[in-house]
Amino acid sequence: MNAKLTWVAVLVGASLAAACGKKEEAPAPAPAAAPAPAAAPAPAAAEEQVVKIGHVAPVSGPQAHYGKDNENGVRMAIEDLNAQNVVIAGKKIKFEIQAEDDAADPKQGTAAAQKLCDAKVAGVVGHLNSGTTIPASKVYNDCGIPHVTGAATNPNLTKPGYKTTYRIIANDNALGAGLAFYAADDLKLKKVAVIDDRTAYGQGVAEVFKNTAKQKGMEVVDEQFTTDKATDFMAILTAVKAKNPDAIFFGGMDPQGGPMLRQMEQLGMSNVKFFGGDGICTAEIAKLAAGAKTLGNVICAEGGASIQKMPGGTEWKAKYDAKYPGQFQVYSPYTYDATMLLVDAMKRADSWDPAVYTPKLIESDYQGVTAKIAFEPNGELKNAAITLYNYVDGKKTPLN
Ligand code: ABU
Repeated sequence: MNAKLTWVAVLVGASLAAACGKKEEAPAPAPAAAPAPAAAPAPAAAEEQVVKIGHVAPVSGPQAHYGKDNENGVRMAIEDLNAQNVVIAGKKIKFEIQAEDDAADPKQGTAAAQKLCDAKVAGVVGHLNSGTTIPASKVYNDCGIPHVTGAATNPNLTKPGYKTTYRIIANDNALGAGLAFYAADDLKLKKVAVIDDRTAYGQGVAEVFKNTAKQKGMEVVDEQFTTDKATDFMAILTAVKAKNPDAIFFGGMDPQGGPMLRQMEQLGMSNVKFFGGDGICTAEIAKLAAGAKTLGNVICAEGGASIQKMPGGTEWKAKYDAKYPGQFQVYSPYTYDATMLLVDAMKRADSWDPAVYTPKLIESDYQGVTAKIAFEPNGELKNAAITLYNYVDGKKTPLN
């Protein structure tokens, strides 16, 4: 990876009620000590307080593997927090997750957000999809609950300027541009076809790639569209093949990316590079490609450093794999950090009331597993980096 890519990522990143759970009964008093008149009384146990953290992602449907990975990250953070015996405002806090499924559907996303508002969770981690997170962000803003996403990457998320919206991963301006720079400068590709799934994420990241590729002198020889439900791409791939591109950029997720790679192989497109953003940069795409050699043509971009280069990433991943074998995809380190970040702000405010602690989020200076987390005024991560990957012997492998 050359220095230019890092530069692009940083530049784009730079431009770019006592709401809580029910109060539980105080724990039973400590058993009486053996008679010893001189002994001091047992210290009073801190009153325990349940604080709920919401999580929303698809845990049903074709994108359930991403959602489960994200939810696992929040569950792991909550276990770690509860082991730390966090005390806020003099109370020992017991964190609990309220996990909701939005099935990657914008309407279900806003319904889940309203449910979490009504449940008076203290904060939310999510959502996964830009198409659900963007409309849900207004619901959270209206009810005054902060949400932190470590997965939704469409830049429009932070445009309304809500004080309740935060993103701790590079956005699509960085991902799309970084890939276009790599295609033009490193691989010297000339002709590219662009396909997207018409979702907020897929369309957005494809647009950034396309515009940057054109600025870099590449020719966009074809544009085709699909959906995030489709599995048959033979017609659009046949049309693309006729234009003889060096590469396809696909804006979408792995339930489409995997079968697309299989069908490219069936159509004899084995020499065509396959670019995509973080939506295809998963462990799962290797399974979904079902042995297609075209998996070796994939170059994908993901926000942040590779897990090996994250501070404490290797140790964290080993712990994750022991708890959730075979479930790691992309974003669980980010949902872990998002949970920790919310609680860090609560501690600094000495309150779990969103009205009190939300203003502390923008002042965050938190060393997470993924990175040092601090925010631009609009809630975007400062100094957001990206990493490019390819697949070597079926295994996702960092290029830089
Ligand atoms: N960032 C890719 C997957 C999630 C999304 O932005 O829709």
